[in-house]
Amino acid sequence: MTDSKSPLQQARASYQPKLPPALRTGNIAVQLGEPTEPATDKEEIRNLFPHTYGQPIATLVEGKGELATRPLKVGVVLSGGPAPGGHNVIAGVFDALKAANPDSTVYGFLKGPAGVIKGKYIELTADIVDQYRNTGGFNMIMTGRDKIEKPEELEACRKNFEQMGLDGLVIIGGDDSNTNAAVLAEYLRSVGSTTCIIGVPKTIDGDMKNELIEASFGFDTASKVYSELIGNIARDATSAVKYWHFIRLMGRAASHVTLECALQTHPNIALISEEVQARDITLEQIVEQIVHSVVKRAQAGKNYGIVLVPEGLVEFIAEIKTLIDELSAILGQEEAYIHSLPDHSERVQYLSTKLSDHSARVYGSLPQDIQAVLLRRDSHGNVPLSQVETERLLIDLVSDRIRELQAKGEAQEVKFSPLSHFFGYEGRCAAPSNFDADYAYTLGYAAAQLIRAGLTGYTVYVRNLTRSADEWVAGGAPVTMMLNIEMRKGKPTPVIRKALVDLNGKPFQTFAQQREKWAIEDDYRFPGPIQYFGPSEVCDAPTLTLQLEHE
Ligand code: FBP
Repeated sequence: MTDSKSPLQQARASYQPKLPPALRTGNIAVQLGEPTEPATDKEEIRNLFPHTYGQPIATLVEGKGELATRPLKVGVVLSGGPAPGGHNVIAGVFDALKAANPDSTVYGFLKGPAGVIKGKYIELTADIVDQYRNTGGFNMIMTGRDKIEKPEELEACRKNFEQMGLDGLVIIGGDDSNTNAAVLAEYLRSVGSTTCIIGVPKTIDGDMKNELIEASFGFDTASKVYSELIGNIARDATSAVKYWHFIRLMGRAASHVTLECALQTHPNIALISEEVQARDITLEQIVEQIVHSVVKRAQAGKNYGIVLVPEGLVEFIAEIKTLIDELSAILGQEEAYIHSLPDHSERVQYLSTKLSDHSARVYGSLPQDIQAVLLRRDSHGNVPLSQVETERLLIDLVSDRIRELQAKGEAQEVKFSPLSHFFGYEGRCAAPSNFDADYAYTLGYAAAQLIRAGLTGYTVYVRNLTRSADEWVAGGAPVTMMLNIEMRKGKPTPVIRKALVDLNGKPFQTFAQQREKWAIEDDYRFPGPIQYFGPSEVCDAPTLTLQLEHE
C-alpha cells in the first residue's frame, strides 16, 4: 500500500508562502498615486475606457485604511494555459478575504472564462483550497481559452454577478486575459455595476511584463523544469557521445523560456526568434549556423550536441511569416472549401495556385505534417504553434545539408544522429518553485486587498522580486496605462503589449557574449531539479533573466 500523497506532496502542503511586510499585518491600506495614462494611443484608449481611464497606481502599505471589513463575495477564474502557482493565487485570495472577515465567500468559476459567462461555479471552501496549496496545475477549477468580449457575453457576466451578489472577480491570465479584465471592468462601471475586476499576471511564456509588472508567475518554475531536463540531456550527450538533441521549448511567440534555459544550461546553439526577425535571418542561414557547429565539433571528435529551438521560431522567419499571412488571408475567404478537399495533396495543389510564387515554393518545401498544421487556426486566429514540429524540420534540413557536403567529399568526420524533443506540457503544471509559490500567493493576497478597496480595472504587481520577500512591495497597476492599440483580426484593438526578448537587454547580451564558445566547446551547465528545501541560494533564487534584468 502506498499513501495517496507522496512525501513531497505532504511536505509541500504545509509550506507557508512568504508575504511582503505590508500584507502580513492586519492593517493594510491603499496609497493612490497620480493619475496615469498609456505610453501611446492616449485618445483612442480614453475613448474606449471612459470610466476606468487614468486611474492612479495603487500601492499596498501598512496603515489604517478604509478597506472593506464586511463579508465579501469574490470569484476567481483561471484563463489560458496552466502555469505553476495558479492554486496559490487562489489560496492567497481565500486567506486574505477570510482574514479580513471569516464570513467572506470565494467562488471558483469552472473551465475558464466560459464558466463566468455561463455562470458555472463552485464555492471554494477551506477543505477544497487546502488540498491544492503549493501544488501545480489548474485542476482545482480548470481553465479554458474563451474570451469575454462580445456585448452579450459582457452582459451575461453582469447578470451572473448581480445574481451572485459578487463584489469582485480575480482573472488569473496573460496579456489577453488582463486586457479582457479591463474591458469587463469598463463595461461593468458603464452600466452601474459595482463588481470589481482585478487581473493577475500569469503565463509560463514570461511575455507579460513591463515597467510595472516585473514577471508573470509560472515562468520561474517552468523554465527551471526545462533547464533540469536539458542539463540531464547534456549529461547524456556527453556520456553516450553519439546524439545531437534538438529541443523545442514552449513559450509561444516570445523566446524568454529558451533564453532563460540557454543561460542556465549553455547549449551549443540556442535560436532566439526575436533576433531571427531583427536580423532577417533566413531558414537557410539558421541551417548553416547549426551545420557549422556540427562540423566543427565533429572535427574536434564530438559528434553530439544540444540545440534549443523556441516554439515561435517559424513565425519569425520572414519567408514563413509571409507564407502564414498569405495562408491566413486565403483561409479567411475559403477555409470551408479548402478543408472540404478530399486529401492533403489536393489542398497543397490548390493552395499553390493561390499563394505567391515564393510562398508556394516555401510551402511545397515543408514536410507534410507542418504543411497541415499551418492550415489550422485557434479561436484567436493564431497558428497552433505548439503543434508545429520545428525541431524536426531543422533536423531534416540539417541532415540534407550534411549529406550534400559529404557527397562533395567534405565534412567526412560528421556522424549526425539527431533526436528531437519538445518540452512544454512537462513544465506547465509542475509544483511551483518557492519563488512561484510565494509570488503567486502574494499576487492573490494583494488582489483581494484591491477588491476590498473597491478598485477595478487593475492588474496586481509585486516589485523588488529579485530580493527577499521582506522587501517586496505589492499593489495594482491600472490596465489602461498598459494598453496600446494593435491590429487584431484586421481591427484596431486595445491590448497589453506582449513583451518579446529585448536584444539590447542584459539577458540576451549575456547570452550573445558566450554563445560562440558554447557552439564549439562543451560548456554545459547542470541546474538539477527544483529544490524546495535547503540553502536559500539553491531553493529561492529567481530566474537568471530576472536577476540580469535587475542588475
Ligand atoms: P498562455 O499564453 O495561455 O499562458 O499559454 C502558455 C502556453 O503554454 C504556450 O507556451 C503554448 O503555446 C500554449 O500555452 C499551448 O497551449 P495549447 O495546448 O492550449 O495550445
